[in-house]
Amino acid sequence: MPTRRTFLGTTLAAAASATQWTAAASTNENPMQPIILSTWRHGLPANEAAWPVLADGGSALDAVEAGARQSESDPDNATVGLGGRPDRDGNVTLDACIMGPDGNCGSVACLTEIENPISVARLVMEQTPHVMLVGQGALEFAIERGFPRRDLLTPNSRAEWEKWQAEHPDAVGQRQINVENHDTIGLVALDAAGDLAGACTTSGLAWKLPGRVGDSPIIGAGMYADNEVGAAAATGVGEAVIRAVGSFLVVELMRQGHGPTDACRLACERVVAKNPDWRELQVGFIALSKSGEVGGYALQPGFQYAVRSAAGEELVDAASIAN
Ligand code: SD4
Repeated sequence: MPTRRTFLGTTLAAAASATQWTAAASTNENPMQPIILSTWRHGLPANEAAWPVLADGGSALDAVEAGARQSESDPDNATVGLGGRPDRDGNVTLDACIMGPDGNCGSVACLTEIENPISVARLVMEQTPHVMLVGQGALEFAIERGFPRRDLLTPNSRAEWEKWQAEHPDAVGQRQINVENHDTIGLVALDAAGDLAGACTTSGLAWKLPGRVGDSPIIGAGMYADNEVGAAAATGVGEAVIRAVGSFLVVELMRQGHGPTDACRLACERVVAKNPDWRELQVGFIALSKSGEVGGYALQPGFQYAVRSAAGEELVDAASIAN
């Protein structure tokens, strides 16, 4: 199925007729490097926040962190950072991970009261011998490093949660598949030096069981970057992504020679194989190759990803397994 694109700002005219948008870097005609892509429509402002870093010759790692922070600090994004929907008990708990070109990575899970978990994850990577901190330990680490505490439950998210609670008094957690309830942001970038990095940040599934951790902070599930091959990120129902170790799978498929879109499609097929109830859930992947090719694919229609390069910005409607 051809990928429909929405061109924004500067158009990428040369690529407009292609069924899979491919940065010309792969042919060395007009290298789309640096480049960044991010999940969903809110990837557009995130990419805009990240773009100056890349355009100034900065690192992919700094760029994905800057983009993730933009989404986290946006109170209108209801499943990332500030304003994220809470768990069943009304607590906003955040998951995030980051990975750089040297293969180092950091992550936090079930972190409360900190607006920018991606930056905490980066410090876990850079200032500790560990990869992952969770819950109270992650919060204490963040406070020690000077991150301010704040109430992340906005009036809007509180009102939604109270309504949900009133309608579902006996609920034991929930997963949702519609577009409105999936706006985790995953970002992958290639910088001018040719280095790759990725980031992923979320408040997870709305109304989840307290303590639930999704795919987003799990290196290899929610995001993975291998500087020799490419980078990938996932969005959607985290349990299904974890079962397929989705982002690692996408990168390994690229290592075997598949292009980014094809790798994402094959990973979606693996998710289907591992999840008999796949028709009831959404999962989407984005991928970026070492040579600057981009792609994405999803289980269900409706998944979009945003691309930013020197040629402009673009919002791509990803193809999907179901129609
Ligand atoms: C999770 N993958 O916690 C996240 C949710 C998500 O778009 O991606 N929403 O399972």
